[in-house]
Amino acid sequence: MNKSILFSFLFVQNILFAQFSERNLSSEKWQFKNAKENKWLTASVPGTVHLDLMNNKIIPDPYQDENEKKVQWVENEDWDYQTSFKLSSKELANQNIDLVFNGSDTFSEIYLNGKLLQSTDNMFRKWTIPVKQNLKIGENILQVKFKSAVNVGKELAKRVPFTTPESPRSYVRKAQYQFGWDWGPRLVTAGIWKNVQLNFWNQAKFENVKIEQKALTRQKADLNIHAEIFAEKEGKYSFLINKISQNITLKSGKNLISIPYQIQNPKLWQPNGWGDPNLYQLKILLQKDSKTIAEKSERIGLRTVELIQEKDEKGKSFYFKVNGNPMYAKGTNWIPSDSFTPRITKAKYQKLIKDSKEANMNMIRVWGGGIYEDDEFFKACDENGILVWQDFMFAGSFYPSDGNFQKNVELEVKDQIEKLQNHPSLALWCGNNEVDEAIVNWGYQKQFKYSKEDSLQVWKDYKKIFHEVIPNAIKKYATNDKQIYWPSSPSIGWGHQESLTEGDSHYWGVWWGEQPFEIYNEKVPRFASEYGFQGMPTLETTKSMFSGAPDLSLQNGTIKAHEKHSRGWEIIDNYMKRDYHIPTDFVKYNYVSQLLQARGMQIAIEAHRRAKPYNMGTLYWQLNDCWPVVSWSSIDYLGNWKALHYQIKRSFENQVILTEEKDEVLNFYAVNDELKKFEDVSLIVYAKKFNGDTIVRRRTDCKKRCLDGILKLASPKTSFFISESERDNSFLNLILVDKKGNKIAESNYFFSKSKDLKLTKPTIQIKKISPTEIEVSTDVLAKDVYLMGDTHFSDNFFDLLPKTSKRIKLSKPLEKVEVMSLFDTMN
Ligand code: BMA
Repeated sequence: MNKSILFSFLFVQNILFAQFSERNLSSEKWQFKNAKENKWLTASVPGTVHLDLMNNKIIPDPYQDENEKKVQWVENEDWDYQTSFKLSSKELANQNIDLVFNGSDTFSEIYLNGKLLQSTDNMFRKWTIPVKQNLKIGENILQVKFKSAVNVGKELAKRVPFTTPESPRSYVRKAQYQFGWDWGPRLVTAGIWKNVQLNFWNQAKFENVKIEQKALTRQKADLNIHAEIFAEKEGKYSFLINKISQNITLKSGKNLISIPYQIQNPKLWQPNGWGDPNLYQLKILLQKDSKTIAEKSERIGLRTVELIQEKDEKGKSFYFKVNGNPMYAKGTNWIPSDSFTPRITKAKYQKLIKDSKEANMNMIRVWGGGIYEDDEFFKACDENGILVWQDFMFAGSFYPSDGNFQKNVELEVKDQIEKLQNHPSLALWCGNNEVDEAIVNWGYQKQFKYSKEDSLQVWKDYKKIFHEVIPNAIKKYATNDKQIYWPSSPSIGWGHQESLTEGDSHYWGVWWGEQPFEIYNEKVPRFASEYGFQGMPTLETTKSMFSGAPDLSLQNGTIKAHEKHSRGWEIIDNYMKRDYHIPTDFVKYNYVSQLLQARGMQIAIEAHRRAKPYNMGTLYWQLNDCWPVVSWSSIDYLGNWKALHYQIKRSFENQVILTEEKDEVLNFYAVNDELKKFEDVSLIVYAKKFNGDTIVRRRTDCKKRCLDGILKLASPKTSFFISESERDNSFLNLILVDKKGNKIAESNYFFSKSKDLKLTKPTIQIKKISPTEIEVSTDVLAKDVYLMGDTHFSDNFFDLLPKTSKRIKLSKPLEKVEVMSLFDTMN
């Protein structure tokens, strides 16, 4: 062999065998059919059977009209999927080929060229199947056969001698909300819901890479890079972290290596409100003879998170210390953004997280009845400084604990830790949503006539999964710095006094208990991880419920069907009656229902923030929706901000000035969540009539009294000369200023409920400043100004004070902006 032939032979061999490469099989042509039938139809991967049936016009869109009912048959059927793909000789020449299913929903059998290679039983696991021996050059057939999850679940449920609430959903490791929720349709689907790919590798591959932060000081971050490497043959390799190379020896088979790595003068990842969420890119390579054979890229953030629970005179604290400082958590609960998750775009994830950042949040809880979210969700949280409270996917039921289930859960936890643990946003792992609460407080044992043994068994199952299997798996698979575990949210049910003195709390006395919003002032927990109230979606989203011309009426069947709480309409009406005039006109009803929701949440959040540091967190229920629906969300299915989201943005400002009326005294609270404390601030309070006349102006200089972040000032109500007869036509305007007179915070306080206010008709004028900017002005107080139109307004549902104006930005130009205010609902 002459030299040049030898050289090119080696060169080709290096190209063939050196690199790791991937081939996405999702982009091949896929087909599907009902297992009982013969006709194959076009399918999409990633996808779900409902979407494929919709695309083939076999079922109507379940989000529209009353179609949800019409598609229920789908869950009882078995479905087959298949594709064929061509493999080249070059591809088959790789030493190893893995077929990777990043997600299969749920009970499926995977066949390659007619051979059964894998059975799956957990939507949340990743399946890696070595397939080199099963592949051939040319055409290969890949088939996936799904069994109805409902039918399999029913069989599994038979093994337990008692009835389980909402059986069979807890027997199947599948997104629980697919079985229907009080904000979600029942759409128990099936399908290849994540990418399928072929991974080609030679000599060695990374199974996973975990970054551990051992110590973090101002001078340096001490990291340990843990890599699990599978090597074909033993030998010497190089391991590179951002080009710094180290020699390692690998044995054949599985290897665990740990390499220290330091970052000097680290820039911290700070949560939103405290600074930038700085990120560092780590490129990790495995080389053999100077050729890269495997690589991984990780983007990390340097931060510390601790959960502080210390006994005190009232109970036990519950708060997060981030980078050494106590952080007041402001945020929300996240549910899947669609009932059909494969169609959630990256842009949708990005927008919802940006909207959360814009509303001054620093924490989101991923609720346990949904899915472990896509990487894009965590990427967005990393980039926007949002910490994630991550539930494991169990919610509001009793779960079994037989050997198979335990193993399945352990492997699910392992897969999710490997996927999520390097994200700086990840703060806490939580075992479940409301499973403890369901067992202790929801009375199922009585309802289903459990024997004493049955009840004991349920508790044993609970302990096994949430106090053993999951925490043990976290210890085994997560690095030391990513092991904060909280077994159940809430830790104690809302009916118990202890839920207010320790742990996290879901306070549902409002809504479920139908107590007035004002009860929030009394029921202040240490950390509120859920509380909420429903409001209608925006008009655009309401109209999208109809396939044809919308019939906007509360009596309309479609409108009624898009409220999934059995007493939802009634509860909204009952609360509306207390605080507002109930409009008969649909558009006005929609508007008031949103105001009502925003008002309820404002009361809750203010009560929580006034109680800082007793209370150190407030996460309202819920950020988003999975279809167009009347729900607790602040952003509707189409991404529009409801009145609540605008209110959240105001209520979650880092520095706020709040008013509390108690025993003939007005207490003013200046609350500061910034790292930098208040210095010399002054509070200016105006008492004004709705027509703009000032009754009184008071200024209080606070000097050093407010160094701890909360400033409390008390004033007898009479000092503002607000007599009983003036309560309904006057208000307070509070402005907090720094020593230079710059405004730090502003708020308005009304003495009466909205329905009792003696409003006069405002003349609201809208002036166009540019195609995307308007100026809104009024003569007398315009309460709850609602700007209408198909655009996003930078502010909306706000109070416009007498003889003032406000500039508002529009996301896109509008011909005409319509406007209404609370006065229009008072007749
Ligand atoms: C909470 C959540 C959800 C539910 C919400 C409203 O308990 O965990 O299960 O949708 O209440 O009812």
